[in-house]
Amino acid sequence: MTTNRTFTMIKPDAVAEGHTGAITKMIEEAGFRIVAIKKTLLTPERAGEFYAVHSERPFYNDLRNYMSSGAIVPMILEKENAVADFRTLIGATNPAQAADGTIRKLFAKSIEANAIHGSDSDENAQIEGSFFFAGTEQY
Ligand code: DGI
Repeated sequence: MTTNRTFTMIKPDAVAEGHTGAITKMIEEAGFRIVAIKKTLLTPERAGEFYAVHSERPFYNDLRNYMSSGAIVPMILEKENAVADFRTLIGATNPAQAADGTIRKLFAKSIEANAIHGSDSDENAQIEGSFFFAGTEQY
């Protein structure tokens, strides 16, 4: 396995409820190195751009509104097998189906307000990381 990167963001519900520290701690304790991190706010337009792949889905408008409803904490993470291992750490999209001990099982409230994002491929990790961070913000 090679060391590579994934992208994540802690979503508005989890940030607003004060879970940023607990979630970041779980991420670091699972062996991920934080390469970039900040707290920021998406406009509905930027949220729509981030989730453009879902633009034809019935939940797209709700997702755009939710993702711009409060501050988020995006991060670039590094670890061996980062994308797959991080998807395991966060658990299933629907928290009702998320495994015990996963971030979504612990902190997600619904399939939409599901606490955290994780890239689904190396290619998307690169695209999504660049959406939030310049090269000079990645260490
Ligand atoms: O990669 P994931 O975040 O696990 O899941 P995804 O890429 O299929 O969907 C992106 C986000 O869209 C997901 O985190 C929450 C939202 N979403 C996905 N499926 C549904 C949904 N929101 C609603 N309201 N209903 C859905 O069926």
